[in-house]
Amino acid sequence: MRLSRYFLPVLKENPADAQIVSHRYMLRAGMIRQQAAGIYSWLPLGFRVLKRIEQIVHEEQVRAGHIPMLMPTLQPADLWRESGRYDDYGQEMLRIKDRHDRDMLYGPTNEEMITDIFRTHVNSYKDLPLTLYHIQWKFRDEMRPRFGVMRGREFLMKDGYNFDVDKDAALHAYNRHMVSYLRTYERMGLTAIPMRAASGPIGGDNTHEFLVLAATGESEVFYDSAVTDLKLGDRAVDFDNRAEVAGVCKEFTTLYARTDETHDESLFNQIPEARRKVGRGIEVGQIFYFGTKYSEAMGATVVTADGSRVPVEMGSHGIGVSRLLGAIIEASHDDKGIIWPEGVTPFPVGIVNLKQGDAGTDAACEGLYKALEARGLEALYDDRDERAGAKFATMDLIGLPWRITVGPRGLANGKVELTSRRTGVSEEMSAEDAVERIAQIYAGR
Ligand code: 5CA
Repeated sequence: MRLSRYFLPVLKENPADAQIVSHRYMLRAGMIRQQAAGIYSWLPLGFRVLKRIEQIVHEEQVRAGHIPMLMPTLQPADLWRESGRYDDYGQEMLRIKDRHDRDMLYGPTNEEMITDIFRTHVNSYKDLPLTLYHIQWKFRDEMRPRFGVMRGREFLMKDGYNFDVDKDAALHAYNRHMVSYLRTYERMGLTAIPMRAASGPIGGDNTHEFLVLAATGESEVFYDSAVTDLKLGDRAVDFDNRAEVAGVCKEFTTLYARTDETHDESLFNQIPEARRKVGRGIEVGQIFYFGTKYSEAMGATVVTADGSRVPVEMGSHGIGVSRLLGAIIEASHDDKGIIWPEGVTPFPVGIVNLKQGDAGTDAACEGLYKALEARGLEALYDDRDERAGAKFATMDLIGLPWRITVGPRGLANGKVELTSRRTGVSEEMSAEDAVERIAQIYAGR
């Protein structure tokens, strides 16, 4: 993408109404525009990151054996009357009437609708296990929408629903989600800690929230500092192997890590004092096992191997896709701007032309741009007629992990400069070597 032809409405001033750094940088980098309290347009740069995050979520869900689909944003109220949640959900639910005076709502979550789909089409244990998920916009009329996309009213969520014949199988689905989430967050450059939590309006008594530690987080958390060292890494996990998946979950949940809702002071005090931490976290996901809460209320049953009919065992599992942008920026930035982890960056690399209009420099930049493209890497090429300082400031603000700087002085020696946004370290090398290095960094991503 050539910056001169792109739409990147960068703001020079700090927006007065943004209280936390991620909100400030998302506005300043021209990623989002607020249209009403807690409702945002996703401008091209923000949209690219959102799509990257969605893509990672999809890949990891499919890897775990879960099946993508899409349900609508608007739902009939009658489904929610069946589960009893139409009245329970209260003012967070946006209620709408259509032209026939039928009660509708903008879905805050999809347990009822997916249970309806299940009961219509599935009848036998032979069709289980089954986990369906979608990535769709949700609406919750939050009392205090704030911090930009972090607590929106309209927000993008991945929500998945497992259907199993018995509790053991459903707990395996729960564990599968836990492991797939760990890898999902790691690919985004995040350390998200599974913490024992409370279930709220979703229900059930077995639930974990995934929290990214950040001073600006809305949740108070209590944990053993050793949990922050746990990493899944590239470890291959056989998602069909119950014992193996359960074993991985155990590694990640044995150490103390709880939100304030489930915190237990006496257990906490058994951790060696130096490792006992109280902090704040951003909730980027939550998994629930709630058994037959919805299937009983809505008559979703299956015939078992011995011919009896039982309500299907369920759980639901959510990832805050749009919130993740805020969480990643809270975890990865400096005073100049965002520092995108390679996994989610809107562009893998930026090219800065130090002397736009100089034939040799322009040609070198074009050559680099095309060579990167030939390797499947779309650079953001700053080809504007701007001062070098302004170009660097824009690149630093929007946070591409790598920058290639091209100027007549370097070119005279056959060199360009490759700079890491994270470390600020620059290296001179030939354009070919720079392309090779970038290609290696992104290989397999
Ligand atoms: N049905 C279940 C799981 S599918 C559910 O709705 N879970 S949830 O309420 O925990 O939401 C899942 C994730 O969505 C949360 O962990 C959080 O990351 C994100 N989320 C929830 N509310 C908001 C909001 N107002 N703005 C942005 N993200 C949100």
